Amino acid sequence: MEYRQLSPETVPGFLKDIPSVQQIFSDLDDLEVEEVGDGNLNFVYKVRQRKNPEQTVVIKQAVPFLRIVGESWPLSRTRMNFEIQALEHHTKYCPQHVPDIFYSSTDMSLVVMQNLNRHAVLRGEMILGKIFPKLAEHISSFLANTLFPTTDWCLTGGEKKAMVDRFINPELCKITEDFVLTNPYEDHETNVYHDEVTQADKDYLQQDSQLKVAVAEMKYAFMNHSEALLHGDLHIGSIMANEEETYVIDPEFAFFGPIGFDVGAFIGNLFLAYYAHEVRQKMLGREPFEYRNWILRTAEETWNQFQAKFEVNWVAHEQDAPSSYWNYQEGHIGFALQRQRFLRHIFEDTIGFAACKMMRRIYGLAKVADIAEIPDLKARLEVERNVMRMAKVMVQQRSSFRSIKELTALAQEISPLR
Ligand code: SR1
Ligand code: MG
Repeated sequence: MEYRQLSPETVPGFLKDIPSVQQIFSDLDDLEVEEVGDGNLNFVYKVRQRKNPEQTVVIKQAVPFLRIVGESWPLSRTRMNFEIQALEHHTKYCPQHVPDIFYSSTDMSLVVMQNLNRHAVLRGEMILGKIFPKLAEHISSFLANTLFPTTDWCLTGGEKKAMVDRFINPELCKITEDFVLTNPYEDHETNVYHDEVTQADKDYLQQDSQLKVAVAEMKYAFMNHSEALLHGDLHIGSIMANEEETYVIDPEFAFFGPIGFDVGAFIGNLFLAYYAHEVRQKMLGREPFEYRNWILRTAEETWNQFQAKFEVNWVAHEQDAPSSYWNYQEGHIGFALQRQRFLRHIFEDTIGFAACKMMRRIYGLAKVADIAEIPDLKARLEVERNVMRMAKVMVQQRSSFRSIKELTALAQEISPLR
C-alpha cells in the first residue's frame, strides 16, 4: 500500500477495506470523522458511526514532518513503526493499561485503535483539578511490568541485543537529545520565552556550570545506557484516564534507554502540575492544599510502588529460572543487595531526568498547558521560577536524596502546600 496522508474526508473510504475494522461497524457508510490531534507530532481522527456512536475507533497517523513546526521540519514516518512495535510489547506485558489495537500499517504509518471515549487526556483533567485515586497504582504497574522484561536481568544477552537493534530510533531520540537535554540550557533559536522572562532568569539555567555539567551527564546517560525498552515520552499528555482506569498511549519515542527516564518523565510532570496548581487552584476558586497534597502523594506512591513491583518481578523471574550465579549459601543476600543497588541507581536517574523534563517545559519549544496557559504572566513566571529552583537542586544533588519523601519535602519547601 502506498502512503497517503488521510483527511476526515478520506478516512471512511480507507477503513472500509480493513477486515478487522469491518467487524466493529455495522454500517461503514455512516461514519462521522473528526480530527482531534493536539500533540506535537501526529494527526488523530475520531471515527464514530452516526446512528450507533458506541461503534467507534481512533486512527493515529504519522505525517512526514513535525506537526508543531509544520512541513518545514521534516521528520520521517518511521516513528510509527516504533510505536507499533512498542504497543505490541506493552500489550503483551501490561494489556490492562494499553488501548486495544485493531489494525496497524507501517506503509500508511498508522494505527487503528480503541477510542478511549470514557477517558480523557490526563493533563487536561489535571488542569481542571480532577483527582485520580488509582493513578499511582496503575502507572507504577505499567512501568514495572513493561520495563523489567526487557532488562538484561531478564533477557539473555542475545535476546536483549536483538531487541535493542529493532528499537534503534535515532530521529526521535534526537528530538529528546535536543529539546529536552540541550537547547533549553543554551540561548537556542528554538527556545520560546514569554515577555516577563528576564536575562537573569535565562542565565539561571543557561550560565550555571554546575547545572550544565549535571544535565550533560543526564544526556550522556540517555544516549548510552540501554537498560530497557522505554516508552520514551511518558508525560501526562501520554496518559488517558478516568477514576477507574488508566491507559498509556503514544509510545513513538520507544527505544532502549535508562529506566529512570520513563519514571522521571511521569514524576517530573507531577511536579510541574504541583507548581502550576499553586495558581490554578486559586483560579478554580479552591484552596490549593488538597489537590497539591494529592499530587505529591501520587509522586511518592508511584515511586514506592514501582520500586516494590519491579523487585517482585525480578524475584519472580529468579524463582522461575534460578541462576547458578546466586547459588551459594549467602546467595540470597547477594541477590538482595544487587536489587537494592540497582533500584538506588534508578532512583537517582529518576530524579535527574525528572528535573530535565521539568526544565525543558519552561524555555524549550514544547511547553505544557498546565503552566503555559496561566493567563497572568507574572503569576506564570513565579511558577516557572519555582520549577527551576527545584529542578536545579534535583539534577545537581540527585545522588544525595535518600527517599522520595525528601524530594516531595523539597517541593513543599519551595512552594508550601497551603
Ligand atoms: C519539538 S519537541 C516535541 C515534543 O513532543 C513530544 O511529546 C515530546 O515530548 C517531544 O519532546
Ligand atoms: Mg506524544
